[in-house]
Amino acid sequence: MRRGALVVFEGCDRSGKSTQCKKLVESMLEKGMKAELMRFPERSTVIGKLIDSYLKNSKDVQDNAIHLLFSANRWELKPEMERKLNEGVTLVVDRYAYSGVAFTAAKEGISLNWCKRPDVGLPLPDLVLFLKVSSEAAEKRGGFGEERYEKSEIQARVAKNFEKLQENDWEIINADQSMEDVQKQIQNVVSNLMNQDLPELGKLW
Ligand code: DGP
Ligand code: NA
Ligand code: NA
Repeated sequence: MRRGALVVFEGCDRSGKSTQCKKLVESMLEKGMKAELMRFPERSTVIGKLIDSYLKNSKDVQDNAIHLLFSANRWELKPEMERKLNEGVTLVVDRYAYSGVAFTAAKEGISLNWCKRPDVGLPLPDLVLFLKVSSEAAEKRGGFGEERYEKSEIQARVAKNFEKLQENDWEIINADQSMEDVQKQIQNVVSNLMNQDLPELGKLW
């Protein structure tokens, strides 16, 4: 049986990522494909609950330590991800290790390379869709929420880190376009992927 594809969405906050993830899963299910939505952080686990209280500013955690917890949250879901992929389910994932690195490395005194290490060996995405939104368009979508990183200075540093992490095979989607246009573009890219043979699942970094 053909394995499922690992499709990861990345981008700054307010790039429309979560909406596009949901739309993609819906459209794949409508076409009779097996697809499921996942997200990181996955806030429902014990580690995820800690991350949630950190993001909501109800708990402070040392910068390196919280980075390792975000990474641990991805590792704890690895068996489930592999099982589903092997069952032929395509996983559409809202944020992954690239967010992990881009957000932590935006902090003082933590390098991109240090940030990458804990995620070495996680499943390698078959496709990374990067939703690139201009700060003007992001601002028009309404203010940021109340969570820890939702400030424009932080988002600007995160955007620069994403540029450093970007690899040749990433699909960069202009997320300033209408939701419908973004959705069409994503569907084209994903249907190309679904028509290709997938190699054995790789490992990150
Ligand atoms: P979301 O639930 O997608 O809005 O993500 C919550 C916030 O956490 C968002 O600002 C991005 C940030 N984030 C996601 N993953 C990581 C990570 O691994 N490390 C750090 N430091 N921040 C992350
Ligand atoms: Na967010
Ligand atoms: Na996260």
